[in-house]
Amino acid sequence: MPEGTVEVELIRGHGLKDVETFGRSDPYAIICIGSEKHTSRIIHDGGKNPIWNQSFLIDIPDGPQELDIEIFDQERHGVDEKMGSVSINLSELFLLKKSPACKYEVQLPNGNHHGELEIALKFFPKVHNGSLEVHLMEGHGLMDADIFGKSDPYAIIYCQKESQKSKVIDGTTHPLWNQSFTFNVDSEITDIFVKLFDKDDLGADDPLGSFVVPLNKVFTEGHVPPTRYKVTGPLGQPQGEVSLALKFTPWC
Ligand SMILES: [Ca+2]
Ligand SMILES: [Ca+2]
Ligand SMILES: [Ca+2]
Repeated sequence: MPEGTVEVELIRGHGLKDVETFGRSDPYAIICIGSEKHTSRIIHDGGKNPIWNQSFLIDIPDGPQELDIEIFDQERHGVDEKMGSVSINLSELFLLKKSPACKYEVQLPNGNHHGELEIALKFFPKVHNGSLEVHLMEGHGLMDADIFGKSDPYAIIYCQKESQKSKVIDGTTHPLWNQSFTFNVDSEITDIFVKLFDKDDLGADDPLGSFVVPLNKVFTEGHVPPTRYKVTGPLGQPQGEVSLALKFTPWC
């Protein structure tokens, strides 16, 4: 899942379970994504239909995709009592970037549902600025697409709208490129795409397959040691592997 900031707008509760013995509950919410935790204000005597209208900005690293909201009744004496919880899977938000206000069913500690929370969500993917170095090392067991002799493989590396082409290694399914490419990155990019071809003198070059290289690790750690990526053909069939290493240097 992408790195970025999630905006959680906690609007209000509808028909929550009032757990107060005398008077009305004093609801507040604890909002969690991964290890990030935020607490809302307490709506004193808010009862079943508390109105928060409160927004939270939560920075998330690559990884967590679940938003958990727990609602409690604040107590002057003793332990706050749980009024229920809502869990929202964020994978759709990461794709659409925005989820308008809607009601989510509240689950009670006993597993039953009681009431709803109205929540709106936004996602702001992290923009990466820097220089990405792709070190294309070698291919292993690539497809043979020549009738006489073996393939003459080369790679085209796509980074956003830019692409760069490697040299052609003649007559082998285990090409040793050992070549570096530098791309300037200035966007919400999450991966690069590599296409392989067999260079032919007559007619169009034959496609040998392609693979995707996720960039999350290089963005967090600065480099990724030589790693093998599985090459797949147009129908998803395995077509050998390519090893490459990555380095990312952010602009200050
Ligand atoms: Ca209370
Ligand atoms: Ca060929
Ligand atoms: Ca060829």
